[in-house]
Amino acid sequence: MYSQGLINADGSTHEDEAFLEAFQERIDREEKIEPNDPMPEGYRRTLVRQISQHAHSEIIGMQPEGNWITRAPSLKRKAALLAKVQDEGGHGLYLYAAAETLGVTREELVEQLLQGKAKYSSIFTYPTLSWADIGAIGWLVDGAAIMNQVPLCRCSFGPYARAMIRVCKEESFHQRQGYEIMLTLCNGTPEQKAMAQDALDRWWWPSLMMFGPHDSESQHGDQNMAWKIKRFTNDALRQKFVDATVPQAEFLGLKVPDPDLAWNEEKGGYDIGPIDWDEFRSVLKSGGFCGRDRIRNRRRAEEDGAWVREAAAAFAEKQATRQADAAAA
Ligand code: FAQ
Repeated sequence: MYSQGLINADGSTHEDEAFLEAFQERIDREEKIEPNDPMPEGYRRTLVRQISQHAHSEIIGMQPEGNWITRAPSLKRKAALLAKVQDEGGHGLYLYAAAETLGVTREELVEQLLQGKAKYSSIFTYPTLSWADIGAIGWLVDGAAIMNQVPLCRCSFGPYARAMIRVCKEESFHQRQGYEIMLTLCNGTPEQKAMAQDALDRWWWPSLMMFGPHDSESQHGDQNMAWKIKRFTNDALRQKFVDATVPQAEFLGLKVPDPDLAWNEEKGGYDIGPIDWDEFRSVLKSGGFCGRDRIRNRRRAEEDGAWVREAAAAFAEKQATRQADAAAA
């Protein structure tokens, strides 16, 4: 385990005021915290929680879109979707690697997910019912992810911040391919445009929920901001997303499914109607419509892939033995 200088053998910590103040000063000076630096146990735990939830979201997030790879309407669309889903898998791997620098193993984190003990983003419990959903996910879900992740490139924890730089570049491409699918559908037949509207109707509110509860309800928000893990609050990011996305919906000729949506001149942003937090809580509690399938599929992939991991480990062992023999000869 790394960064454990302040943790006793029984797991308790002895972080005195002077240490906590000095740590906060480093954060305030915008110094990056690296894995071997001393850090408060709460900071380490918060990062493991957030980075692992983020990694799980990327990996589980491969499923709703993966569902459409065999049904993409053309070779070009299929190739782009395949590449996007692979990118999400890559993001999960960078993130697990960043979490591992904090003294947990990927196996432990995956096990928490498979046992239903770890969260992943609420958005990935919703089903993808039509091809237009693939457009809506790229446009809205990747759009929301970028809004949330660009500030994470300045997160105080170095490995997470550096992983985010690469992830954001790829998410930006994903958002464009999603919007381009929506644009094509909206310039197509009335049926295609209706499919695009239906997808927006179903994905709009869940996309707003991705940013998490209102600031007044956010348990970790204040501490996360003080440690400069988060740079903007949940509500501030949600507002930025709405302000950027409503004009894009207008350009598509689609209607955002919110009768209370109105431009507020004074604040220079849109007001929105109430978010259905009962739905959000229910998704978190019971896994929503697809939660059970998502975990079952993930568990099956883990089991089906066991022989690959075993073969890779055996190969690495063989290589190491050969190298050791060669060095000894
Ligand atoms: N879903 O106190 P806060 C993607 C939980 S990646 C589920 O405000 P915090 C790419 C939260 O964990 C999408 N749970 O928490 C892609 C906490 O529970 P806990 C994932 C949620 O950490 C695109 C509790 O509620 N992105 O989409 C959600 O300060 C397309 C109280 O919340 C990230 O993970 C939710 N939506 O703020 C892939 C970004 N919201 O842990 C495939 C990094 C909140 O105490 C296809 N994460 N909760 O049991 C973050 O920025 C933050 O963790 C927030 C939550 C903003 C998600």
